[in-house]
Amino acid sequence: MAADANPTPQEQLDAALLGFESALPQVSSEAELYELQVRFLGKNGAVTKLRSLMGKVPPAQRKELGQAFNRVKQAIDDGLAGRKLALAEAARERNLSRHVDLTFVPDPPRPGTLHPITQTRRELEHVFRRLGFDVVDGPHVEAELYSFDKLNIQPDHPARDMQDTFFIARPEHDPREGAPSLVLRPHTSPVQARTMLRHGAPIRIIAPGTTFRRDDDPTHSPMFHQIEGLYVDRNVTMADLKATLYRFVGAFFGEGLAVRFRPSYFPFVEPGAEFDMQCAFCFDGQLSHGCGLCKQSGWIELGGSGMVHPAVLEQCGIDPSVYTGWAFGFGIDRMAMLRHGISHLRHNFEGDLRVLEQFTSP
Ligand code: FA5
Repeated sequence: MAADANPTPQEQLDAALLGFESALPQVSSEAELYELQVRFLGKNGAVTKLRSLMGKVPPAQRKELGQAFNRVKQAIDDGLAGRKLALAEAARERNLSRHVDLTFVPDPPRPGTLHPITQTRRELEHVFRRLGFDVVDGPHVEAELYSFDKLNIQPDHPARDMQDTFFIARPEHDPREGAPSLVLRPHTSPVQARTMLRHGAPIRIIAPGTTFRRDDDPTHSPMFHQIEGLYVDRNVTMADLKATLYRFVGAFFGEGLAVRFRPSYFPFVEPGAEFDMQCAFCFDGQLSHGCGLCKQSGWIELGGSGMVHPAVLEQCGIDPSVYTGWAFGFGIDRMAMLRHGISHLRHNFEGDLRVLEQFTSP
């Protein structure tokens, strides 16, 4: 038939309606329903486009075609509305038949625990507070001035290389005239200088915190923690230092452990000493016989200490002819390892829950 090759407008409308009616039952969501609506009634929809046929039929047929067009459009509108209702009803049915177990008791949320380093730092603060020390803090991004110059470490002096410091590069054309050269603080000692300059003598503080060095081996990490101690007053001596640290070791690691000084060099103290305590792991109440942790020596090194160098007191505005003082700087991570039996420094920083979950907060 000729109509097959060239369908009449009515046939085209019937075909569009048929297409809609066969697609409608496949629709299973509101989004799909909207897509179908656009496909047939949208601006470029199959039925909308057929409107242009009006201009192509003789005027006498236009009214009839217009009515046919409206009937198809109405049928599609009705189909869409009916399907929408059916979908809403189905959703309501699904909702009603949902099984809710009102007796279900969820697991209580598991509270996190404090990191072993944080626990250790807090325990250290507790011990020193009881000994009459205040706890102070300082910036991690620190001026070279406080990290070195004020601590009797002159520019270009080889002592600046004692720690592998992370220097912070200044932009080539730094617009800030006279802006300070910055480092990631390689030790907590700059807090000494800041406290002396801000408060003057007498001083009795500890400054625990994060420190950074270009170190990376099994016993050294690029980010670690130190605790600084500083005591400045009239007639302060090395004997006060030894007595304080002996008390501290007794309170923190257990009574009866011996301590010792070994002469050492730090530019900001004179005399200077490494401070060791008897290994608490292989201690039998009298002697430490040697173990893996103390490398069979029976001693554990906690860090450096000594009498504050008069040049540092002077640089920081304290008269060395009136005041003397002592200072120490110990690694907190090693103390945490000793106290909590952590075998490798790295375990402290890898964030492995299998490790961290073993440390319940006190
Ligand atoms: C100092 O940092 C001095 N400022 C300590 C000091 C303060 C001396 C006041 C005198 C008076 P030293 O570089 O030795 O000293 O570091 C002290 C301790 O920090 C070390 O004994 C060690 O326990 C710890 N430590 C140093 N580098 C690292 C590292 N990369 N990883 C872990 N712990 C470290």
